[in-house]
Amino acid sequence: MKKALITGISGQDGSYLSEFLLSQGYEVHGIVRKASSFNTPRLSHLYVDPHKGDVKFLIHYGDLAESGQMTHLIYNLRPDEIYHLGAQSHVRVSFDLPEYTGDITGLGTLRIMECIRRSGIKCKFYQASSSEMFGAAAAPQSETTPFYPRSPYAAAKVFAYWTAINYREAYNIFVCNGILFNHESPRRGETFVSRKITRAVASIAAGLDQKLYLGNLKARRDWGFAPEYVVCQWLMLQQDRPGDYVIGTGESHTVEDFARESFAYVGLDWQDYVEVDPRYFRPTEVDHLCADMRKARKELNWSPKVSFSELVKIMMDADLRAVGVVPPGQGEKILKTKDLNWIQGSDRPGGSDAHGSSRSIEVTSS
Ligand code: NAP
Ligand code: G4F
Repeated sequence: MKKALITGISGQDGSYLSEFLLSQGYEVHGIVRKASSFNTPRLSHLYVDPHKGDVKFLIHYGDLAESGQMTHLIYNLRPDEIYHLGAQSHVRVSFDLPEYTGDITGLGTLRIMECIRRSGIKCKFYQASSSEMFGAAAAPQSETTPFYPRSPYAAAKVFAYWTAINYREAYNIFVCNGILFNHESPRRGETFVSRKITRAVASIAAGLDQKLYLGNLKARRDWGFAPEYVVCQWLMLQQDRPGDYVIGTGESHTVEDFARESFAYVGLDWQDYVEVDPRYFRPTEVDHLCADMRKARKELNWSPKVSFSELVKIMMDADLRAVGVVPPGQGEKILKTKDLNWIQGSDRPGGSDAHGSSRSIEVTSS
């Protein structure tokens, strides 16, 4: 049985990747930070009490700022594959916390690469690189587009990208960079713009709110559906040779488009509710990201199945349910047609929340 170790397992991608790997028969280990409050809501449906028998999903405390525990875990677990998803991942926040972001998002990767090298363990490594690294480079962007980072977050990711490549070349470690464009889902963090919009629209539709304040409405992003993207993370590590891949849809839309589609789904006009608040502007913006993913299409035989408007409907249905409004249901129907039956959370195709998502996870080892 293959063993995987995931950093950032409590995040959007970490939770979906766990479910996908479990469906493929993996034993899945993950690293979570110690917090004084509940920080594993995306994972609690996967938790099985170790006293109840054969457990395939195990959580360990760790922090990307601390290499000792990481070395201990890698050496003792001896994973076949490491998916390094942990990061301070919010671009706007990185302008307020540049040093912290450089430490966790940039140096965090170096710390893990060094753990792998020093432990001598033969394992494959996935680095969660980002389309933000392209920054001001003209769209569409591919694996050969030069980087032009526009935030401390993007600069830290560029450092991590090249660190990963250096360890591949210097020490012959099987390392892949997935250069993923924005991917969203009902599990997306609530302060990223897609989820901020769908939650606000749901609240407004429920009569709980009146306005949505946003920043730059003209920025264009290539938005895809997160569960499809974690499958690509796995696919990269299943190739004969390591490589770096751009993953996106090849279509871009503005923040305004996202708001328009979301409001229209519940029969509202976005212009009646959205106001611009310059506090959400960034000191330097990334204007236009759009993937040229021909390499992934050819070598990984992958292409996205969920379109932009389908993504909006999937997220809207989930957020409407969350505030107690019966959704139009188009998104839920779409999900059932997409061959994603490995999703296990409350957003699984055709599912309802049968898992008690407020249950705390007991960490397996210290
Ligand atoms: P996310 O939801 O923000 O998850 C980030 C994860 O990193 C969380 O589990 C978080 O733990 C963990 N983390 C943060 N600081 C840490 C630390 N000091 N030590 C250990 N863990 C720490 O991000 P995501 O959307 O799943 O994205 C996964 C990865 O892909 C990230 O590296 C992100 O930068 C990158 N990426 C994302 C996208 C996208 O559109 N989603 C696109 C390209 C690249 P807590 O839960 O405790 O905060
Ligand atoms: O949703 P966002 O915060 O995502 P951003 O900055 O593109 O970063 C995300 O995608 C990257 C991949 O390209 C990841 F690497 C990164 O970890 C993260 O997952 O903002 C998208 C756009 C930006 O142009 C922002 O200026 O939306 C614009 N925006 C407009 N109003 C807003 C808002 N963004 C946020 N978060 N909040 C607003 O009110």
